[in-house]
Amino acid sequence: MGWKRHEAEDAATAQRILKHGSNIDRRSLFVSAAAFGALAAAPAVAQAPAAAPAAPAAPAAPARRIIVKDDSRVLNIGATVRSGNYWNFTTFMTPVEEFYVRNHYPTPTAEQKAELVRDRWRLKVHGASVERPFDIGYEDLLKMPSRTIIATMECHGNGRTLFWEQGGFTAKDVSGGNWVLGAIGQAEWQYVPMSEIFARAGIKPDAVTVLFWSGVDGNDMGRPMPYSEVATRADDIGVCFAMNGNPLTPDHGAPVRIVVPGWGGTASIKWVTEIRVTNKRVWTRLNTKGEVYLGPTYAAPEHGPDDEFLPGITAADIKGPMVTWMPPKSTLTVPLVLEKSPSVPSNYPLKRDEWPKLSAGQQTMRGYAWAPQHGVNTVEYRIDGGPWQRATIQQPNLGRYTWVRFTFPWDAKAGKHTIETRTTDNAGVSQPEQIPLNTLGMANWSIPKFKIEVV
Ligand SMILES: Nc1nc2c(c(=O)[nH]1)N[C@H]1C(S)=C(S)[C@@H](COP(=O)(O)O)O[C@H]1N2
Ligand SMILES: [Mo]
Repeated sequence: MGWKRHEAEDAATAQRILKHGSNIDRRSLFVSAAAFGALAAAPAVAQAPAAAPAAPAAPAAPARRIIVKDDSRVLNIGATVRSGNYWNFTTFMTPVEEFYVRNHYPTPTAEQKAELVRDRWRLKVHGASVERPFDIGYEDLLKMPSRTIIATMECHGNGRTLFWEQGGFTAKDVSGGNWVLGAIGQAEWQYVPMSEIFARAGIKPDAVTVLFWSGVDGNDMGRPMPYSEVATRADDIGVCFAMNGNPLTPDHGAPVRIVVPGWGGTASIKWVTEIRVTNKRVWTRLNTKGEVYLGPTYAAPEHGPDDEFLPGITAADIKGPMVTWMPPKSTLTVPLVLEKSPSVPSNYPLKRDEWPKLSAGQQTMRGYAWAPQHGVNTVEYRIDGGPWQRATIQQPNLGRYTWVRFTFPWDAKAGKHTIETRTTDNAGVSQPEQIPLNTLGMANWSIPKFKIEVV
């Protein structure tokens, strides 16, 4: 499978994005960003002629779409965040249109940011521990040796909902977006591995930190990783330019992002412009107070006198350890009942307190399980607090970075039921009943409880 195929699709996709983008801009003349969800479905508006007569005379800044993909196949949980409709998932690979989006800022596009135009985009590889600093454009990056990997990507905040719904915590204890269980998807990522980047740059033996940096969407979007961690997985981690065989779309980091399989999504910096390898530990917002475990059982990491603090960050900001590997998890393809969450996403299929309904009789229950650090070993389920039973894991099961689909039969009797699911990974670690409080609601991997009304 050469790049040729991609090039053809590349042009088609670019056309699509361009067309899509210009339709959106025309629509944005008529409605506020908040009304887009409703309007995007109206074909009459979407097909408005190019020379729309209602164009305003004043060169006002064009209203911008905060997320480029529309909401028809994702869950709108907030202005810059879309979760996956995981209760509808059936496929092994997640289509891009169904893939969650987690932005700290609006999606930056090539229309607004010249540095994201493919021909102008540059990646700078430099730093105190780099022997031969270089910078590279899109076309030349694509000429470097690349690999593909099928891997899940999951936001640290996925499952935060479980703290509220079944952890006994309130919105005062835990705050953040209500992802339910959909801030995960699986794609085929094509990337230039870090092994190639390092070989070209020449890394000095004193390297301590690899800082993946964007700076395009916001001035604090950088994620430091220990050099040793990147070096031990230097073929798996990389500079990614395609998702499911097509160029990245704006929401997923076009033209180029980082992909760090298995670690919480923050490490996979989108709209990447810079990789800095340095001999110091580096502190940014994301690894001090941004995407860290904050709570009574978590100790803030130590820092040293030689550490580097990026502008605006001081030692006092170091509040807790950063989330790294995502733990073993599982979900049924059933929407979770929302009774105690501070909010219900606007296009969630259930109203607050509403239970999903299933017809009585023989049912095949389905779900997904993942455990990227060691791989899924078994998936179990239990009904109404009964004994744990083995679910059947479906093929394909392509190793630790991929999720698996599972099924089990259920003779569903009328009434209200609760089904729980539990993954055990290849290191013998099983999902726990509860996890300790962390106030940002990171990485809740407790056994989920799915309430179902059989009718
Ligand atoms: N530049 C930049 N990179 C980013 C983010 C961001 O807001 N800005 N969000 C991160 C987070 S928290 C996650 S979970 C993943 C989400 O990737 P996706 O939106 O492609 O699913 O991107 C990461 N990379
Ligand atoms: Mo995230």
